[in-house]
Amino acid sequence: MHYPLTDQQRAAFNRDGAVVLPGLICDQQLDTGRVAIDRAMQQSDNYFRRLRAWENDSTLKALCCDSQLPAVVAQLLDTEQVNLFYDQVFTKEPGSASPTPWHNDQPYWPVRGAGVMTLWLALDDISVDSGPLEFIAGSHQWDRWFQPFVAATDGSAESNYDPEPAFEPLPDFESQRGQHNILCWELQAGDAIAFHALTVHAAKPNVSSTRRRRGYAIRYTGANVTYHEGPANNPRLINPDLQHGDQLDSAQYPVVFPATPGLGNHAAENKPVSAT
Ligand SMILES: O=C(O)CCC(=O)C(=O)O
Repeated sequence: MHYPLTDQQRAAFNRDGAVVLPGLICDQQLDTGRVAIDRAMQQSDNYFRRLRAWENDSTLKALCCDSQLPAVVAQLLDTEQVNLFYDQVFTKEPGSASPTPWHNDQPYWPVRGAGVMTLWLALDDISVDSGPLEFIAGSHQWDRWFQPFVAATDGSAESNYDPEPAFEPLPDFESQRGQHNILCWELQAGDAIAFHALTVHAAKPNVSSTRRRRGYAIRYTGANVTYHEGPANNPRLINPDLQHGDQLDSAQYPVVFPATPGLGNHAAENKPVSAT
């Protein structure tokens, strides 16, 4: 399947750091993806710790690595190579979830370089009361790196942790809403949002009484992104095969564009990922 990106979508991604891609995945990918995401939910009861599911799931591996998605990323990042970085499941069940606090992603990640982004897939219809994401338009261009927070099990912020001194304290964006252009979209199942790793974002709680809100975030990198060892890195994303400054190509971060059908010997095969 080929997904035709428009010039307007590419321009919006570059300008705002976030853009909606309607109908990015087809019905069959949606159906199989939902089953796989429900399986991946068993990994952990912690909102932020259901990650690297593709390494043990052939459906998610196909979606992340061998689908139309890497080519879409290549166009958005204007890059000749795309690596899969990792995937993450975000599920807010009806009436039960906290808001996801404002943050930007790259300070948590052991990678450096300009071309780092997420395709966040909506696996359910998402309305304003069922946990949509919000983005501060243009914040990826600030080049501001905010201190990571430690999340409570439900995804709410508990505290900051071991910040790199270079990272600045997270402003109270919630109280500064009026100062920013905040983007928030209702989505249909199968739609996606592409966003840059430095775009400041959050998500509302799911206050609906019946609707699930399953999100599947796939993180990708473009060319010239390198491995970074630093104290704020999420320990679950550490790649034991790489050293500071290395190119990312490895079993954990396979090249997915240009296409390498089946990924040959590049991709991680059924390595256990610790559940916490
Ligand atoms: O879906 C959410 O609640 C948060 C998503 C998020 O923060 C991310 O994908 O980086």
